[in-house]
Amino acid sequence: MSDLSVNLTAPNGRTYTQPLGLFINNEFVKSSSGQTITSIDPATEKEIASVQAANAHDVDKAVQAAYAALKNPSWKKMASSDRGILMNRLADLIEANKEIFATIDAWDNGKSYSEALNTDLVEAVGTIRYYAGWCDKIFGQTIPLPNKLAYTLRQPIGVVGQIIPWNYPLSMASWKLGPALACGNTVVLKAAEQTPLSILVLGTLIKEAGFPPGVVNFINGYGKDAGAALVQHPLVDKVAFTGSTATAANIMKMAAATLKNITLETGGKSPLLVFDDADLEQAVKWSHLGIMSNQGQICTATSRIMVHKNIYNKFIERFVQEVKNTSKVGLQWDESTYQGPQVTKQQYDRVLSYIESGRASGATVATGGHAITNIGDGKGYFVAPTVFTNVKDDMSIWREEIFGPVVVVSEFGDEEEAIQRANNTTYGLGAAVFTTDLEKAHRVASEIEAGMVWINSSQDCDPRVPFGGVKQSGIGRELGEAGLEAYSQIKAVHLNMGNRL
Ligand code: TXE
Repeated sequence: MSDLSVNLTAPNGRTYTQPLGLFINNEFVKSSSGQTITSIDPATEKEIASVQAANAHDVDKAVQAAYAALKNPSWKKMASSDRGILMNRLADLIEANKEIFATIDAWDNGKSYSEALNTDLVEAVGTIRYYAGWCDKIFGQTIPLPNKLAYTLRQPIGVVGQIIPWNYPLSMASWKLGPALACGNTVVLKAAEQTPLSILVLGTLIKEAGFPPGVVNFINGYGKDAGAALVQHPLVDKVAFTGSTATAANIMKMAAATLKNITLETGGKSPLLVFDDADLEQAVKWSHLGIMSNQGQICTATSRIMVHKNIYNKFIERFVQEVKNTSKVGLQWDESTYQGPQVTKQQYDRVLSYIESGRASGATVATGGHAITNIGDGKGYFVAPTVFTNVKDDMSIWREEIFGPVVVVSEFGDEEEAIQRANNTTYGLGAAVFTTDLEKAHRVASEIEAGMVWINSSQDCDPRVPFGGVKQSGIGRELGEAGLEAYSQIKAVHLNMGNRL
């Protein structure tokens, strides 16, 4: 044991070795300033571990490592199918360690262990495997011309800086790494300061899988220091970011200085429309999952529910009952827990202040509306799942992303009104439509301003399907074949076939 790792025993009894350094060139190293970030269990407010935090100097080291790896034949000339083998090996290693990763993300983030294991880990492994399969299937086109031949090569963009949030630590990392590595880029990935732990364990597996040094580098650090330095580094060719809209705008500004390629995935206030011909039981269940899973900390959360006036009262009654029956709030480790604590005190305060603002502006609390202070030892950032009714479209709880277990429900008169009000937002990430009318389902799906629409469902997500937003919910797409476009660039080659002057 050095001062760059520590043996930990999690509250569920699982023991493991937690690396604490910055993962650069396949080694864990100290930060140059000695600055650290302390991870807190949001259920108990107790410290878990302190990891090294990067400053601009450390970011430079990581980027230089990624730049050298990009030029190194061990990566640059590696057969694409061998890249696929490495990525499959990584997926196997993550899968073999899935209980450890689920333990860390539950501990660090507050999500339930079973959700981490059965959702986040399945997604992380699936995403890396999906992109492993693409490695040797990424190529250009031939374009026949008179007396000439043109063809295109699909080449990596270069060194990619990736910045991820705290709501799905390991699976967000897999979304970013999968397409970047499949396309042959090298990576410096910064985890969110709220959840710094799992990424470091992933570092040990990157090395074990056999990736050449410098291909994947993981750093922890604060956004304004490490994040900003990464975005501004002249050797970084692309920035991929998931987080708040405000930070995304800031990143765009910084990236403009050297005209970096960017992909941004930000927040949302996604609508869920329930028409009067919907299967009500299904609509209620998905409406609940769409906002209350992951403590409501989901960028695509269907946080604005709009219900046709003919079924509004029936829906509210059943929906509130569903929230009361299903959203059991508790410690991450209890089998029966549906909802754990919010990730940090800051997020907890933010969610509670939105609840206060809802009340103050005259909305009705149909259930919840308060903190919960009697779980475990009475500490932690627990918020009662909250449903607001009597909400007006100009209230901040209707317009702004709350990012917690708080939902607003309103009624509409007809399809035209529903679409107009659903689209009356600066965001455009997801949207859900509940109806048994096939034509209406497709019509509404086509009219809604969103990057993703779920028909009779909410939150479906699969590595094969593109993910991303319109309007202020983002730029570019992740996952699916679209994810490859985000991480490769086209070079056109013109070959003269005898057109002599
Ligand atoms: O986000 P930030 P925060 C939304 C959600 C939440 C709010 C604030 O509404 O309540 O954002 O969360 C890094 N240069 N989402 O403050 O600041 C930071 O270190 C470069 C939605 O956590 O955007 C972290 O790694 N990087 C969202 C990442 O950006 C910077 C998920 C996200 O932090 C930086 C999270 C800078 N100047 C929050 N400043 C989603 N789309 O799922 C910060 N960072």
